[in-house]
Amino acid sequence: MTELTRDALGWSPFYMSQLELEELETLIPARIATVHRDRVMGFSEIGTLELTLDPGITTAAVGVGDWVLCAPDQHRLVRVLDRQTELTRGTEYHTGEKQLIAANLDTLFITSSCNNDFNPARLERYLALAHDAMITPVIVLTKADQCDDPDAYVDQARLLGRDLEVIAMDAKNDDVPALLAPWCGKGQTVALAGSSGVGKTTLANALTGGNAATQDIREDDARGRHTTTGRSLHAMRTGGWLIDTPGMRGLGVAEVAFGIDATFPEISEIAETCKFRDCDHETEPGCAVQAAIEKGEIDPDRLKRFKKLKRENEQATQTIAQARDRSRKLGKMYRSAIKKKGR
Ligand SMILES: Nc1nc2c(ncn2[C@@H]2O[C@H](COP(=O)(O)OP(=O)(O)OP(=O)(O)O)[C@@H](O)[C@H]2O)c(=O)[nH]1
Ligand SMILES: [Mg+2]
Repeated sequence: MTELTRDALGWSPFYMSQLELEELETLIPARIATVHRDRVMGFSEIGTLELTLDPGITTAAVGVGDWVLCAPDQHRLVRVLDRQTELTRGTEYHTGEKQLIAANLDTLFITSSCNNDFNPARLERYLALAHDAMITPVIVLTKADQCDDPDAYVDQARLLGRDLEVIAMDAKNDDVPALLAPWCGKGQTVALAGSSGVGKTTLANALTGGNAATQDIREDDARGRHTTTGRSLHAMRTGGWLIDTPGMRGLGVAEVAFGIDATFPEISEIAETCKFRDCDHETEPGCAVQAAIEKGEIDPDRLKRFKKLKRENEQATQTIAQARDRSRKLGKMYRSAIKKKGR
């Protein structure tokens, strides 16, 4: 197993600068590996720790990959440190909440297979979430060995961004660690995301030397069976840290306008030069985006998907704002009722 020094675990001045002097003397940092209902498990310089949470901290506030401070002798988690990056998704039915997928990632391996699972719109969703969180996306295409022309998938995926890294492979082959080495070095943190059955755990096993459960996909529709059920952090043989995640069904976008623009730079940049600020890029006069489509500079399918994602993001962002407003008002009412009672 990788040595558990802070540096090896991915510690940096960003986290160090958050420590108070007395915390330095009494508490130690740990990196969260798994989150359970009422306790969490983390890696620290003194080994693996199982921690209970101090009052006021719920497991919902702790994510895999988080840096926390803990009182090691009492096995207590005292404080969650601010995150350098935070990968979240909107919930499927826009309940006004966002869900944390993983904390403090450097890279997201967006995984898809070279088969029916390959879906540009879904890949763009992941790209928008990664770009918004300032996490480097890499598109990893698995099952190249089962496909006649993997390069056709690579070419399609490359069209989904500028300078986008796309790598096709057989996840069961020995060359996986070498192909993914640029993102898996000492102290680097990566998460695997993608639909069930694409081979995330197969890749994880190749990178960590582990043997977590994998399962055949269904013959009829190439879908997986949701074999992995929780997120967890693992040491990679190359010195980095890997988070495996269960296949995600709904992948909502919310509050990621920046990420969507960054995913479709060829559209968002040209859209700035449209005659009208609120141009819908349909039939408006002076629409620079339509002009670029005419010239073959923008793919009309990309524009459709860009608009759809933007619309969904705007609605979900609004729902979240309303839910936050409601809970603020409720909190205010509650506090003033308590005050009155105390008089
Ligand atoms: N031939 C081949 N089979 C692969 C490849 N990658 C994964 N598989 C197989 O695909 C099946 C699903 O792989 P998993 O690693 O369990 O998929 P997963 O993404 O972790 O799935 P969930 O945990 O359900 O989200 C297994 O039978 C793997 O052996 C690949 O590149 N080539
Ligand atoms: Mg899995």
